[in-house]
Amino acid sequence: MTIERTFSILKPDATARNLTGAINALIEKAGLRIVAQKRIRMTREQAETFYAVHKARPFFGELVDFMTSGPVVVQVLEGEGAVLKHRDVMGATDPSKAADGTIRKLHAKSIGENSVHGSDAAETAAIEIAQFFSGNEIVG
Ligand code: FUP
Repeated sequence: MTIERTFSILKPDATARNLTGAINALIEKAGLRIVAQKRIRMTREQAETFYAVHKARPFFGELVDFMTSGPVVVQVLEGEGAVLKHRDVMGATDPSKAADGTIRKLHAKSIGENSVHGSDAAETAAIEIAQFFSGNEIVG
């Protein structure tokens, strides 16, 4: 396994319930290091760009509305096999299908308001990280 980086978002349903610390504790317990982090309010343009791959899906409008509805915490996580490790600790997209102990099982409200985002591959991670962070904001 090589050290890699992945991109993470704590979504508006999580920040609204003051879960930043609780979710970060699960991330760190999974062996991932938070090497960059900031709390922002996403613009519609940022959310539409970020989720462009889902543009044709019926839930796209709702997804953009939700992601711009409140603050989010964007993060870069680092560790051995970080992309998969983070996907494991996040749990399935639909919280009712997520494994016990995962962030989504513990905290997500629904398939839409599911508390966290994580990149699905190293290539996607690089693109997503570059959308929100400049190199000197990431300190490994
Ligand atoms: P994930 O990689 O687990 O975040 O899931 P997807 O990339 O498939 O979906 C991205 C986001 O779209 C989800 F986090 C929430 C939203 N979504 C819905 O609102 N409804 C769906 O049926 C599927 C996804």
